[in-house]
Amino acid sequence: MRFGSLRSRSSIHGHYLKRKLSLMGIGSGEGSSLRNSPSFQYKSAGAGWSHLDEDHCICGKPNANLSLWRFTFNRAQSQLHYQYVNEDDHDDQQGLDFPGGRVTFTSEMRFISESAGKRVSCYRVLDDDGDPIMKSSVEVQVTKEIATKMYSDMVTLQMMDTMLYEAQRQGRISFYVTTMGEEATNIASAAALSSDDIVLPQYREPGVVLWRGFTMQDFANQCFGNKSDYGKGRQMPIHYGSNKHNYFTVSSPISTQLPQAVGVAYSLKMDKRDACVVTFFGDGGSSEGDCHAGLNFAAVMEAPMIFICRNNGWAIGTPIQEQFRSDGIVVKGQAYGIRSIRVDGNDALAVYSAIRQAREMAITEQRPILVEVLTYRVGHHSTSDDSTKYRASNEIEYWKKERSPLNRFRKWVERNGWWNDTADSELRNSVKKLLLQAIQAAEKTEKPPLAELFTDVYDEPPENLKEQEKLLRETTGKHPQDYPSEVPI
Ligand SMILES: Cc1ncc(C[n+]2csc(CCOP(=O)(O)OP(=O)(O)O)c2C)c(N)n1
Ligand SMILES: [Mg+2]
Repeated sequence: MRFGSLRSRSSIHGHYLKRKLSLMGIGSGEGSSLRNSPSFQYKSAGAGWSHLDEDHCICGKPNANLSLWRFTFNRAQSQLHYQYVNEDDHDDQQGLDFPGGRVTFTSEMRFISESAGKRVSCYRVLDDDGDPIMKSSVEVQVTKEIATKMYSDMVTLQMMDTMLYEAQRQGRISFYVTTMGEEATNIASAAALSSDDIVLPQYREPGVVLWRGFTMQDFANQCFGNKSDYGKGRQMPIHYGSNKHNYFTVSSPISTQLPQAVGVAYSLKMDKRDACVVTFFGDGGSSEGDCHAGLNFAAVMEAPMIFICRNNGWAIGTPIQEQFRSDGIVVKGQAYGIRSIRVDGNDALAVYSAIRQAREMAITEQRPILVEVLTYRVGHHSTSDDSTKYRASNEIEYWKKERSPLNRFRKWVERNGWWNDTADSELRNSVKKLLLQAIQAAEKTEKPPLAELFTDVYDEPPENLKEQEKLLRETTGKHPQDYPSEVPI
């Protein structure tokens, strides 16, 4: 397991502070000769640098006689061939002391390639048949207790998805989202964390709160929006949240959780807590501005946190080939100064060990870590979607059968002598019973009273909310047939 490394931020910061008043210097004061070179004349003639005033310096040591130039751009200049720019340019072994470290010069105009050529490798521990890869750089230690709980929770999550999905199809709940195909990403990451770590989810990570003890009844109450739902029926199904389990409530607008997570992580840092923040997002979420703001903010603030990107191939009907041209998400870490790793999201042991290591680094080194897990969304995006309209059925089947995270992990657990067919059917029978009971009970439980729509935001409701409640009551009174009869007024 290798995380991409980066320079220490504190030295960069210190360097920047020392130099910020003196502005930037080129080499050791050779600025004027550079300004006379054809290359610089090209720039100063308007192609790239514009003259600002006489009291600043960009070259060498601070020098009041030199001038500050700002890079500008126009279309005609951009059409100049690069050869003109470099004509007569001499090799310059000197460097530029720039905030963040010394930058060497080159007379060769080389654009950094848009791709590294070779894609970033994906860390895994188990091969496709559930056998440990002997060459693995880390010995992953998982106890029987943790391993069997991991497997049991993966099965439970899959069974819960099947039954609640059906409940939606039968019209008993309004909406549902499955996590099928991503069970290892959910459960193994949760297993690697401590319950003090604070989770800010996207929405396809219910396995994390399941691992922490959210019961089948808790899940069902939320999906049915009854009065036992912690969110008091005010959110769509699958928008789980639990103070008890340090699990922030899911919110629909994607990636808003990322900058918020940095703020939460910074509060842990200020309190010197032995915990980190973990936030999840999808490949689609990675295109949101909030994702980039969050990554940059976390790097600069040295926030103790883990960004887990579930790259599952699709954002509703948008495939990743249309989402970004980079090698996924992992490569973005380095651009922001964040240590990062790519992991096989269908290998529970790889996810477990990478997240454990990431957690250790996030807390002891007080820094963010980015983990990209490669996985696949086996189900439709949600019950409002039919993914066979935009992707091939054999693609879905391949991931469902050949790359199933449950099958692979079960083989490993079974080979250790920790699991067998009897244990498997006992587990499935008891989960089925629990789920049926939970769904029936949730359905029978009263809905939250109408008044709850207006509580829990303000201590004292403002006038406009009072006005809205009054209007709602008048309207439901006048047109009772248009409002759900089961909501207590
Ligand atoms: C800001 C915002 N834009 C668009 C949407 C609509 N939307 C909901 S889920 C989704 C796709 C997200 O895909 P991804 O992040 O890859 O997560 P996945 O569903 O694959 O788990 C979109 C576009 C939204 N909820 N919020
Ligand atoms: Mg996705």
